[in-house]
Amino acid sequence: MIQSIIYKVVFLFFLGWAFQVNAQVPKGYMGKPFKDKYYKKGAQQIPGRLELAYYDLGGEGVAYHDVTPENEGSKLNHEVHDYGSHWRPGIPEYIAFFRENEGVDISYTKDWADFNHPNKVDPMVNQLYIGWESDGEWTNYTIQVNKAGKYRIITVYGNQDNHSELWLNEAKACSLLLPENTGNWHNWTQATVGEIVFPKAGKNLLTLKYNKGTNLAYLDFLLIEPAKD
Ligand SMILES: [Ca+2]
Ligand SMILES: [Ca+2]
Repeated sequence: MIQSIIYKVVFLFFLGWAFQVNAQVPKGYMGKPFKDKYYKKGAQQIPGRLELAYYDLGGEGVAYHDVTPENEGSKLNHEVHDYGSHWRPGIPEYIAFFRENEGVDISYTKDWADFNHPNKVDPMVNQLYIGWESDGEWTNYTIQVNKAGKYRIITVYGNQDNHSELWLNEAKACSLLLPENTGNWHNWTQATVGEIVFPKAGKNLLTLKYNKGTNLAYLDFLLIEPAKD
């Protein structure tokens, strides 16, 4: 009898916990945190770095919207031109054809495009980024917010401001402003591009809405003002 009560209490506690950790993600959202054979960490953590190529699983219209069904970056890496191949020697297939069967257009930083000239701030080698951005595209991220509060957002980007926005649980949370036109998609710099408030810890749904104009690699979220308990 006592054992049965204990089981029930534990079960109800678990239900409460399960509800609590997913409480912020809108009901009915069918996307799931990205994972594959190499990346198994689950939802990306805030504070921390949000890798934009690790948008959710779920496909077009659920986890992302992209105006071309192909992954333009992967497509290019299959092509060989008279000036050579975009799939550079020694680059793992995993990087060159990352999520190649999905619509979001992903590429990686490479010797002849990104490191053959000075950058204000170098991105990492083989850094995945979203390119071929078109007006009205978006990507979803189920994130794990470990501390509620206000965050500064820092990014590494190439080219110019594209009027990106972040939406939190389907409501607009902030605009991003890329302060400097670097003059080229592959001239990279780093900048503070905005602030966002995550009112509640736990699983949240973050949407990056973007337009033509830039290559975007990741967003770093730095806690600047913890929420009051
Ligand atoms: Ca595409
Ligand atoms: Ca695109």
